This record gives sequence, structure tokens and C-alpha cells, in this order.
Amino acid sequence: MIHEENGIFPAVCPLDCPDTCSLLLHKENGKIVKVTGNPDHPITQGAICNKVRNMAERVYHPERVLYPLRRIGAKGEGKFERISWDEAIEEISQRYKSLIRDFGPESIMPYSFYGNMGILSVDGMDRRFFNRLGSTVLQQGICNAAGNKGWKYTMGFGGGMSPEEIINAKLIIIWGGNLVSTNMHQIALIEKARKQGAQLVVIDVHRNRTGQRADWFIPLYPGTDAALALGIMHVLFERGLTNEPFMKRYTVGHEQLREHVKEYSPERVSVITGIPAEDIVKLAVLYGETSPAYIHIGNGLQHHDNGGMTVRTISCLPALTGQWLVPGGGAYKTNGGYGKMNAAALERPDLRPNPEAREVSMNQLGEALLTLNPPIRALFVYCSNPAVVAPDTGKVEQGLRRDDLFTVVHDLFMTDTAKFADIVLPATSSFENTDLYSSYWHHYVQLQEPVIPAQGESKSNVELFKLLATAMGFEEDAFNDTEEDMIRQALEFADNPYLDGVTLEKLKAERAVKLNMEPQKRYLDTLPTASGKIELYSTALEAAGLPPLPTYTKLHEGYDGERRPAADASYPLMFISPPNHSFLNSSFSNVEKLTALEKSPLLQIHPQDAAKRGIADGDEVTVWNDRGSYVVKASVTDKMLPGTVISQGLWWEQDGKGRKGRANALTPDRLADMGGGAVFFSTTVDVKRQ
Ligand SMILES: Nc1nc2c(c(=O)[nH]1)N[C@H]1C(S)=C(S)[C@@H](COP(=O)(O)OP(=O)(O)OC[C@H]3O[C@@H](n4cnc5c(=O)[nH]c(N)nc54)[C@H](O)[C@@H]3O)O[C@H]1N2
Ligand SMILES: Nc1nc2c(c(=O)[nH]1)N[C@H]1C(S)=C(S)[C@@H](COP(=O)(O)OP(=O)(O)OC[C@H]3O[C@@H](n4cnc5c(=O)[nH]c(N)nc54)[C@H](O)[C@@H]3O)O[C@H]1N2
Ligand code: SF4
Ligand SMILES: [Mo]
Repeated sequence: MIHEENGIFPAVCPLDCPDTCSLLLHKENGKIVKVTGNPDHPITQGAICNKVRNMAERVYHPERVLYPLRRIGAKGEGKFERISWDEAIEEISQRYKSLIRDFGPESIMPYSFYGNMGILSVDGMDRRFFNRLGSTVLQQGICNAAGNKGWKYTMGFGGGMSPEEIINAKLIIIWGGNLVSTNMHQIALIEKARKQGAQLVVIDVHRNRTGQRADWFIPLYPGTDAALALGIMHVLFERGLTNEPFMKRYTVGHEQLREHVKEYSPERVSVITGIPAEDIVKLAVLYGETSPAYIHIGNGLQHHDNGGMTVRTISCLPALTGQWLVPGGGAYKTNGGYGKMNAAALERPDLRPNPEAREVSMNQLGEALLTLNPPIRALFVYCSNPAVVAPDTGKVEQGLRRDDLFTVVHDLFMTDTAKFADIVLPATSSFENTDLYSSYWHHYVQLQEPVIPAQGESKSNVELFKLLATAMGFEEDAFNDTEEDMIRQALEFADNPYLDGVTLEKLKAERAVKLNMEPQKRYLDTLPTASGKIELYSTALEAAGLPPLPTYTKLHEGYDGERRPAADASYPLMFISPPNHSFLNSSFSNVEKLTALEKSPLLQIHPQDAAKRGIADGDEVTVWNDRGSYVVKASVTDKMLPGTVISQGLWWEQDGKGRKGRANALTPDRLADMGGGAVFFSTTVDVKRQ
């Protein structure tokens, strides 16, 4: 494929998106000229989003970093000179060797996420390298950690209902997810179900694109979803809408739960959530009486102080009604568990000389860089853009400015983070590499082989970390493995029966290979919780010092009794900054076609909140709190309840377009109640006209 000048070649979307679409790359004269969906994929079926239809613009972007660079200006200034790969690798390895000698390997820290979901790129050779080095360990809780942990306290296993089944549903609840933008093929399946009579309910803090399509949109105050779920349980028990035989056979703790939820009357839950009591009753009855009823738990509602418990609580609902046994019923938070690869073989934790090495949360990067003792003296960033995406970016930036910090960034672009680097290394796009992809939503594993050669002098993550390993003098065989060796190692995993039959040979022949979903039939009988049942009462939570029964806990900022937001708090508005339609986290925020669609950073503000501050639609406003500020354009709208403001999209600041601040300048670096999760949306602010 790589040597053919013209033709249409298979590919996989590498982005951190549940759909993991199968793509076709159209080549003319050796260049990709068009990206389309591959109609052969059973789930993604040839449809792709507008972002990736424009992927060629990103791959051949004039600002793509194509050569290694060394900083010559001040940190953050963006002045660099071109150097050779030999010089770059020599400089990095010499610095690392001297740091290890003087301060030990934990003075070095990787910082990575899933900018490319390729398993070899982000859970492969990179991990081997940092394990063998003995670096500080990065806790990767930025995305779904709190919610996934919460789900597991209830269900044990990181998987739920399969996408295909949803077409049977008669009631679909999308709870804290904006699937029209973030999971478009789930929406396609939901629309099929609607054609057969299904109702769509969306529960969110603002009427996002998905809410605009709903039969019933229910707005609520941020961080109060657990209270709503408990209110629903209250009504289900009170009205005899629970499935007693199911609860007896498949759950533990239903009697305690029945007593516990008595305190969550619709009237009390109404005060907490802002939803009228009669709507809470109506929703509970609809859920209790409609079958199959399916709940899609989005990622948005778990980016809160109480995010783990919120997901834990919502995930108990199908167990009260027995919807788990109904095809098309049940719930989904993630399906990542089904396609789990052999992490020990891929990442080789056995190579680590210091298994007790310290751990740092990626949600507290600024704090770690500024206060950790002994200090982090070298940071290696790849597949992530923390100066934009991490909480409290003011602190992150301050940390990155440290003169005594040696920072390397491997990326395709001069991101806001790369501008602070000492060395910037050019990364290949995923279409230039061999890699393995699984989805955290559908059940297909896919293979990517290079379709175009590496652009400029860019190198893949696998190549880069092999080079660094050699320069460091690491002699283990693990660093000689080819991509194909690693794919075989990843797939050979007796602990995961869902991978049975998925082989490199089959992937080469078929490109997308379905997991063996046979074991899913025994799902409820094989739950890996302590009791083997759905845990409505969790002794594991009790042992962790958290409430063993589903419980509503308040966010940490800005309360007035149970009601939020407090009218007289110093920062009376909740600030929610979820993804937008045209970017993928902060990726694409430098691609003109897509920024043109999003126009500029906006703040959606309720007419009541705007009037109080003399703000009119289109005004430039400053959003601020003690952590920082962000300048945006006001969009006055009643898409949310008063007291909540919304700014979608993670825009870069330093792109020369005069943007002032970033959404994450305002967000706290506290950790959620579970899993070390990020709490981006548990933020209070105020707003004023510029
Ligand atoms: N177009 C696009 N697609 C993406 C991404 C992207 O950036 N752009 N990012 C990808 C990634 S990494 C992820 S994790 C997923 C995330 O995709 P989703 O699961 O859809 O989650 P989010 O978009 O983070 O948030 C969804 C909604 O949660 C709402 N929300 C915030 N707080 C609360 C709350 O307290 N309660 C309720 N009920 N709702 C709340 C927000 O208003 C938002 O509308 O999308 C992936 N897909
Ligand atoms: N306020 C707020 N903040 C958020 C969120 C939110 O909703 N609100 N969402 C959070 C969530 S859910 C997530 S998942 C994180 C995501 O945060 P990140 O994972 O940092 O995502 P991106 O901003 O897309 O940055 C990925 C970077 O990887 C680079 N990259 C792509 N492919 C490769 C490769 O093969 N090799 C290398 N070396 N680099 C590559 C891209 O060019 C890009 O610069 O953001 C979080 N931050
Ligand atoms: S970003 Fe998501 S929807 Fe768009 S092509 Fe990639 S996997 Fe498909
Ligand atoms: Mo994410």
C-alpha cells in the first residue's frame, strides 16, 4: 500500500472516540486526497464524522512538525532550531543518563494519553521503555477513570450492552453524553430503534446537540445525577416497579437499598437537581414500565467530585428492574473490558528495576512539577497536550516554565505544550504506521498498516522508543520486537476469552475481526465482583472508606444547603467545558476548516444570569475564578438552568489568533471520589463583560 501511488486502501480511525471507524484512504500520486468510511465494517458501515473526512488536511498540514527541533528562545516562546535525529537522541539519552546517575530514574516522568489509540503506540514500546528506565509512573485518570471504577463497584466487569442490541430498545436514556458529537454510530442505531417506536430521553446540564433530538430533554444542576437516580429508585420501590425475583437471584443488598432510598423522595431530589418532582416520578414510572429500557452513561457526568459514585449509582438501575435480562435493555458505560489485550506482554512491567516507583496523577501535572520532592527533572510528553487538556493549566504552564525541567515533546504539531519543550520530536500520523486498534464501544479489533511513508523525518512512537532504548544501552529482547511480534503478544491472552480466535493472520485477511462474544451469554453468572453478583451493597466500597450503598454526595465548590448553585457564593456559576463537535479534545483546533465551523470559543449563559451582569448576546466576556480566566464570546440561551454556564471545545491558546486563556485555566486539579479521576466540571466561576 505504502508504495502504490494510486488506489483505495483500508485504515482505522486512530482517534480517542468510541466508534473506532473503519476508513478508506484514497491515494492519488502517492498522496491521500480523500478519507471516506469503509462500508464493509458491520457497525461503522461507511459513515464517518466531518473531522476525519478532513483528516488529510491534518496529515499534510503546512504546520506539521517534520524535523527534530531544539529550543533557542525562552520556554513557551516557540523559537526552535532544526537538529538531526542523532543529535536529538544523543542529547536526550545523555541528559537521562546523568539524571539517573545524580537523582535516580524517578526524576524522569512520561506524560501520555490516547492522542493515537494504537495499542503499540501508547500501551506498547513506550511502556517498555519507561518501565525499563524505572521512571515515575503516570496515573492516567484524565478521561473515564472515576466512572469506570464506579461501574465496576456495581458490575465488576468493564463491559455492558453491545451496540447491535440497542435497536430492540423501547426506551433509551442518554445520561450525561453528547453522542451526536461523540459517538455518532450509537446515534444511528438509536434512530433505528426510534423508527420502531423507541422514546429517547436525554438527561444533561445543557440541551446539547443530542438533547435537541430527544423526545424528552431533562435539564438538571451539574453533579446531581446520583440524587436523580436515587429518586428514581425511591419511586420504583414505592410503586412496586422492581423485579423481585431478579434482585434475589442476581444482586446483593436490595433490602438495604430499599430502606436507604426512602430518604430520596421526589420532593427532596427536586430541590437537589432542579427537576420538578412530578417529572422525577414520571421518569421513574416510564423507566419502570417500559421494556426493553436501555441507559447509555456518558463520560460527562463523571468529570465531577462525585463522578465515581454517580456512575455506580446509575448502573444499579437496570438491576432493580431486571432489564439486564432483556435483549435491548441494560446499560453501557464502557465496553473496553471485552477487547482487553495482554498488557503484561505488551508493557513488560517485569523490566522495571523499581516496582515501588512513585506515582503521579496526570490530573495534577502542574502541582507535581511545582511541588514534588524530590522534583521531576525531566518530562516526556507524547500523544497528549497537557497545556490545554489538563486541569488547572495555569499551574501546568508555570511548571513547564521551570528552567531546570528538561522537557521533550513528541507530536505532529507545535502544540501549546510543545512550545515549552527543550526538544520537539516529529511524530508520524497513524496512517504511516502499523498498529492494532480495539474499540471501547463496539466489538471489532482492527489492523492498520502504513498507507503513506513517514512524512519528513517523523518517526512512530514504536521507532522512537526503540531508538531511545538503544541509546540508553537497554539490551533486552523486548526492544527488538517488531510491530507484528507485538501484535501477536497482545492477542495471545488466555485471561481474556473474548480474544479467542483474533489473530494477526485473520486481521491481515479481514482487517476488522469480531471478538468472540460467546462468553457474554454468561455475563450475569460470571460477574467478577466479590459476591459474584451485582453489588447494590458493596463491601469493597466500604473497605475503601466510601458509602457502601449508592449515595448522593455534594460537589466541593459553591453550595447553599442542598441547593446549588449558592446564590451568594463568591463564584455563583457552575462552569462546564465539554468537547465540541469539530475537535477531538484539543486535536484539530489548529485545522482551519474545523475551527471555521466552530468560529470562536463561546460561553452559553442563561438570560437571567446574563441580565444580572448586563451581558448581551455576542459580547466578549471574561470568565474567571481564583485559578485563572478565559475570554470568550457570550451566547445568551436558555439551553441550561440558570446558574450553569457552558463553553464547549478545548481550544489552543498560542495559535497566533489572539485567543486569551483556555477553558482549563478555570478547572480544579482535585481528584474525583474514585479512580483518581479528573473533575473538570466541578468548577465555579463568575462572568463579566470585557
Ligand atoms: N466530537 C468529539 N467527539 C469526541 C471527543 C471530542 O472532543 N469531540 N472526545 C472523545 C473523548 S476522549 C471522550 S471521553 C468522549 C466523551 O463523550 P461523552 O460521553 O459524550 O461525554 P462529554 O462530551 O464529556 O460530556 C457529555 C455531556 O455531559 C454533560 N455534563 C456535564 N456535567 C454533567 C452532569 O453533572 N450531569 C449530566 N447529566 N451531564 C453533565 C455535558 O454538558 C455534555 O453535554 O467523546 C469522544 N468523542
Ligand atoms: N475542560 C476539559 N478538559 C478535558 C476534557 C473536557 O471535556 N473538558 N476532556 C478530557 C478527556 S475525556 C480527555 S480523553 C483528555 C484528552 O486529552 P489528550 O489525550 O491530550 O488529547 P488531545 O488534545 O487530542 O491531544 C493528543 C495529542 O497527541 C498527538 N498525537 C496524535 N497521534 C500521535 C502519535 O502517534 N504520536 C504522538 N507522539 N503524538 C500523537 C496529537 O497531535 C495531539 O497533540 O482531555 C481531557 N480534558
Ligand atoms: S472520530 Fe470517531 S466518528 Fe470520527 S471517524 Fe474517528 S472513530 Fe469515526
Ligand atoms: Mo476522554
